[in-house]
Amino acid sequence: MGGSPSKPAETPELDQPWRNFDWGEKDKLKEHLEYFQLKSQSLTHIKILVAGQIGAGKSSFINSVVSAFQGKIISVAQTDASDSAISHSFTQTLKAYRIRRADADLPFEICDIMGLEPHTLLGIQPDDVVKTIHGHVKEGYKFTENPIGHKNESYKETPSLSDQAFCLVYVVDANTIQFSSNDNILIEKLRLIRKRISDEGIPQVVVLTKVDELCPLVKKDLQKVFYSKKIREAVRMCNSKIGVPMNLIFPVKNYHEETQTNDVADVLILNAFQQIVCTANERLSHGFSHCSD
Ligand SMILES: Nc1nc2c(ncn2[C@@H]2O[C@H](COP(=O)(O)OP(=O)(O)O)[C@@H](O)[C@H]2O)c(=O)[nH]1
Ligand SMILES: [Mg+2]
Repeated sequence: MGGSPSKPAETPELDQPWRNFDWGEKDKLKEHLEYFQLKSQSLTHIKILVAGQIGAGKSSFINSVVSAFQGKIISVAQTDASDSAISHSFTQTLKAYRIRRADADLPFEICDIMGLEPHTLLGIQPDDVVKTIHGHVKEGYKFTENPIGHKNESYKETPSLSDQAFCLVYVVDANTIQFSSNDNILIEKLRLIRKRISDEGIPQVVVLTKVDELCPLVKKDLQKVFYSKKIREAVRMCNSKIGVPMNLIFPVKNYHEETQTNDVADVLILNAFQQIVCTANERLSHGFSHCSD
């Protein structure tokens, strides 16, 4: 108004993508993962630990990886559709999933450590996450607010190489990273974990879920994810708050209500998963063996 040229409305879309991405590489990714060679002769599979708040989309991510491999919607991990912010009743049990193609197990195991909550005393405590990474916690253990002790029957005193995790994946709901008032406690918990395991060289990556909910542009067309200002902002926020490098933060849209898989969602999920297992494998090649807590 007032004679000055009107400012163009702020558009949610960038002219150039904030990350280059090849949407046509689904078959290549699948093949690479199906013939994946672990950098250790003594392991049949490599363990990856998935942690994050209840409702962040951990189970959905595990289901999405399996679905992308099998070409149909598969539900191996139970998802929780209830209001996750108030539902803390979901049992927090350590659970492991093997990734399969149609006829055989692939050399990957994903462990879901469940609710890392943004309250000081709620959910799993950082020390238990670290112990799980080190392979001390047996599958099926039910986490409580009290850290697992050496005397517990689910505590493994001398874990083997296959009990140990070689990558920690934080699953973060893209909608909560900017706005949560409880953020600080969760971020503090993540920092505590990060401090402990970074010293040991255990890599950490972020899977940023629900990008469709955060950005209407992406909801309409998932391929806009790398053109979305909102998603770029959420990735930057993860980087500055959690401290994981930008190139290890992967935005995804999980399968959660679909009845069929599709190439666009598949390639985003498979790419994230490939980066995770490559990062873990790299760590394995350094001959990691944890010895002290
Ligand atoms: N729109 C959307 N919803 C999702 C996505 N991932 C998970 N959800 C939904 O979020 C809720 C919690 O997911 P769930 O996988 O159970 O979270 P978990 O507690 O971390 O295992 C469920 O209702 C899912 O359907 C996503 O990428 N997009
Ligand atoms: Mg779950």
